[in-house]
Amino acid sequence: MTQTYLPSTALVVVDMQHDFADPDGSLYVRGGEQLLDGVNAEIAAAQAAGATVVYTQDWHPESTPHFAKDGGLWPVHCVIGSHGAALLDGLDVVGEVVRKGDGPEDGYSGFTVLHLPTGTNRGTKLSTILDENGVMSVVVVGLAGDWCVKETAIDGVKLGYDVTVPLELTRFVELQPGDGDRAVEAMRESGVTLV
Ligand code: VGL
Ligand code: ZN
Repeated sequence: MTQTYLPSTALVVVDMQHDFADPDGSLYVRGGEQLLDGVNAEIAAAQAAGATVVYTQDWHPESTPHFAKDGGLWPVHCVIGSHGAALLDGLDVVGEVVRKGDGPEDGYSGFTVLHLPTGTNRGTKLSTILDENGVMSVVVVGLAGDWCVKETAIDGVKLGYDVTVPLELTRFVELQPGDGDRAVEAMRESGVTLV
């Protein structure tokens, strides 16, 4: 069952990239490869209703304080132009792609990135795209549920959108056991609708 879409709805497809969704990807999110058909069905439903479909793409330089080797948290992933950074083969791409994280920054939310040298948040073009299309409500799907999906959904609420996350269309990194449950709780407390 897909969500109900209106012309004022946006489907935001988060980071459906090889490094996250392929079992041999460098930051594989367990079960990520199971999402493709369901996400494509969601894209088709959104498109049929005249809703906006937007994609985010994690997009990092070879060295960035986002990576553990440069002082951050993560194995090297989604390096600009690499196979791992490409959107999944078979993902139906019918809308704009918002790339994030190409500076010295953490880019968990599709709406904002945190510039690490200065500690300041910078906006991406996502909210501009949504507003140009008269979007009021947003459905967020993709990877990973405890990082980019969570931050995108919570930022969406803060920006005034009515945000829904269908839990069967995300998977969790679980860097620490319980991160998935905590992410769901944080989204719920922020006013995200979980279905
Ligand atoms: C993500 C960790 C690092 C994500 C991106 O897409 O959830 N997670 N970079
Ligand atoms: Zn990243």
